[in-house]
Amino acid sequence: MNTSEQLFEKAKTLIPGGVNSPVRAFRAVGGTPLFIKSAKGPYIYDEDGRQYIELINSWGPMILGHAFEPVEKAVRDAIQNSFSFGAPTRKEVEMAELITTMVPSFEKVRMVNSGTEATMAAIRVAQGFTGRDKIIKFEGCYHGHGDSFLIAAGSGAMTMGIPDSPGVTRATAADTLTAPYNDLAAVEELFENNQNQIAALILEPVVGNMGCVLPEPGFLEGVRTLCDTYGALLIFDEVMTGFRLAKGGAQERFGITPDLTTLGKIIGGGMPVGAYGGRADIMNVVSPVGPVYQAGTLSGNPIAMSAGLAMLQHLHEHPDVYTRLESIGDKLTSGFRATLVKNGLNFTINHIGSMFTMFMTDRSVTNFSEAKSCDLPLFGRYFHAMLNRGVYLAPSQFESLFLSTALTDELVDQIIQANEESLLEAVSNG
Ligand code: KE4
Repeated sequence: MNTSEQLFEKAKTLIPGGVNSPVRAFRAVGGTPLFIKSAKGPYIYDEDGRQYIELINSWGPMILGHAFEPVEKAVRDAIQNSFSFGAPTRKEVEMAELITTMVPSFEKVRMVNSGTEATMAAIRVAQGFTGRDKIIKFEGCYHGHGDSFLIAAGSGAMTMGIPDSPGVTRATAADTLTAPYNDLAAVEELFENNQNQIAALILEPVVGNMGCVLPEPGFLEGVRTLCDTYGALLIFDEVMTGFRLAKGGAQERFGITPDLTTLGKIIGGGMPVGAYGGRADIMNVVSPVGPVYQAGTLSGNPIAMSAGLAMLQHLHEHPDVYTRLESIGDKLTSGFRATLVKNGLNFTINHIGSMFTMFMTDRSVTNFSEAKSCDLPLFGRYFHAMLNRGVYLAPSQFESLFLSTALTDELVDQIIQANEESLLEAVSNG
């Protein structure tokens, strides 16, 4: 057995499934997950010293590549002052000021420790602010593992074939209404049939968690209008898209202003950080100003704030990062599309900026049921063929890939070549 296999056998005796987050277990693609020892720039290195070009980037955070020096330096400097105080710090004020500058819909913001905490808090705030109990989410969207969201959830839940998790009570599930993504008529029907009961509609403005799925023209405008019409709050879950699709996230790119937004991933520069915020009149219901309680021992942790500040400050001061990411995404997906045409393969590629997914189906993928039409065994063969060629993809068809500025043109060409060889191998072995 190689080192990853040895570690995995031991891990499975101590940790459920041997992993601390299900999607990492390779259950959807088979085989043994790589145990990663280190990473630098566009590369990760497993415990056996093998190098891979990285297209997960920790599920989004490492947008500038691994071990980005300004972030590393910020953390080295911060740890000289100890790690955690459980008291307010200067860096939290600087972080709040930077977030509210970069994402104008944020009049006030609260730091937490994960995307899940952010979305759980945002829903509670919406329910507290409106006095209403129900929420609308979309099939295939994933908003973390909070009970309200494990209904028709995407990402790892979808990968495990358990979009509705046991342990979520019937009472909780009853307050979560679902609709197909991109289906405004279904949303309107939910609002009509639940008058004055819906506190908020939450969505991924660009979905990453059923694979990359884009909003159809008019969809985001439509949910904004429906929320206004029926008195519900619009929550953009930008844990993935925030600071990735534009400096101000998807809401900047699409020109839609949500009432609340949740953030994660990039905001921490690789450290555990989440945030939620938006309109001040809404956020002022949050304790200790208002009655809606939310708290956290390590919220605003100074080490995490240092990493996040360094990351966001770089993105804020170097908007050319986004031009570079657009160029890398265009080059890579153009190469993938050319390969499909050249080899008479009719798979669907959804792409925006530095997010994309190649779906193993010839159908368009605009929602959960269309995503589920993919040939998953074929994806599994393709995934391993790419891994054997030194390219590390998300171990699930139902995940977006994430590009970083560390990808050079030469590496993009290398990925395109590996993709063609892997596709032909996977298709021929079917
Ligand atoms: P975390 O609690 O994992 O920090 O964030 C939850 C979350 C919330 N909202 C969106 C849009 C998200 O994508 C996520 C988490 N994303 C997954 C990737 N599909 C994290 C990977 C994992 O679960 O291990």
